[in-house]
Amino acid sequence: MMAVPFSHTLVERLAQARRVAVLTGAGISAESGIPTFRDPGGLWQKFRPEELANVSAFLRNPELVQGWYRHRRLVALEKAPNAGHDALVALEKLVLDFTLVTQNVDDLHNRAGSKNVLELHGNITHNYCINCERAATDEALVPLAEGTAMRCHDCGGLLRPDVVWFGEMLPEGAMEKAERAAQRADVFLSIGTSAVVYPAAGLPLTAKKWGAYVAEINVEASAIASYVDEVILGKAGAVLPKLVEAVERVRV
Ligand code: BJW
Repeated sequence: MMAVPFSHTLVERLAQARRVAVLTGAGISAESGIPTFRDPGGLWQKFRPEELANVSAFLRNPELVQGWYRHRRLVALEKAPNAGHDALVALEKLVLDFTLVTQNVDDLHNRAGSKNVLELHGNITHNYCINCERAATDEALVPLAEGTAMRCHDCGGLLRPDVVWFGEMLPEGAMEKAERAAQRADVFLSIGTSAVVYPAAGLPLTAKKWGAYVAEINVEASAIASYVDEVILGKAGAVLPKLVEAVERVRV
């Protein structure tokens, strides 16, 4: 039998769990071809967050920030969910109460077919007007001329991506639901996140404090690895399908 990188305890716990909560980060979409933020070659190596991912940068240079997000939105739309996203769809079907909390803005969990998804940092495929707050139409998401900012077709206000920048509040109610899911979880999986951005990075620690079995899946140990029950080193797209298959085998 081929060796698996996770413990039998994790498989048993998942097979018996009534409530499972999962936190995902950019690493789960890496195998779909979407760059992470902090890995070598990641987005923050090429672009500094203080220049692009905050509201003052946006107000200072809306064309630049809009152009960067427009590019990333098009990349996200042309990429497809991978085996890691698909395995979480399968896991959701096995568990009575399943919550998928994601920091990702790429929409890939929704497109894979996950149902109970909490998008803590928004969704890059949506844009809205900072003035009238109406959702932007697809036609408005094309600059009228090179070097001009994209504006609302209703009121002329600047359009921004529906993502959460540093110093901004998370979508109303999302963190509260995520906290509750972490507190109630029998098993909590933290997948493909460096776990340095708060409040999301606190969720595995909350789950641990409230008694969950917490496992991390990452190609390297994250900032919270020493606090969890099990660190599984490997690519999410390789580990997750094997893990879900093992849980399915134990349940029959
Ligand atoms: C693989 C893999 C494979 C690779 N398989 N794994 C001081 C201390 C503590 C907190 C703060 C502080 N000062 C300010 C704060 C709060 C701040 C914060 O956390 N800052 C820290 C960075 C210091 N947080 C906020 O501001 C948040 N809001 C908030 O707190 O509101 C309340 C408040 C308001 C006002 C004042 C004070 C408080 C908002 C955070 C918003 C984060 N936004 C971003 C950008 C979104 C838009 C965009 O996409 O551009 O969200 S930042 C960026 O980081 C993005 C991500 O969701 C987030 C997390 O990154 P993630 O997903 O972990 O990616 P990476 O690249 O870091 O890691 C990838 C991992 O995958 C790595 O570990 C790899 O090893 C692994 N991997 N391939 C498995 N195949």
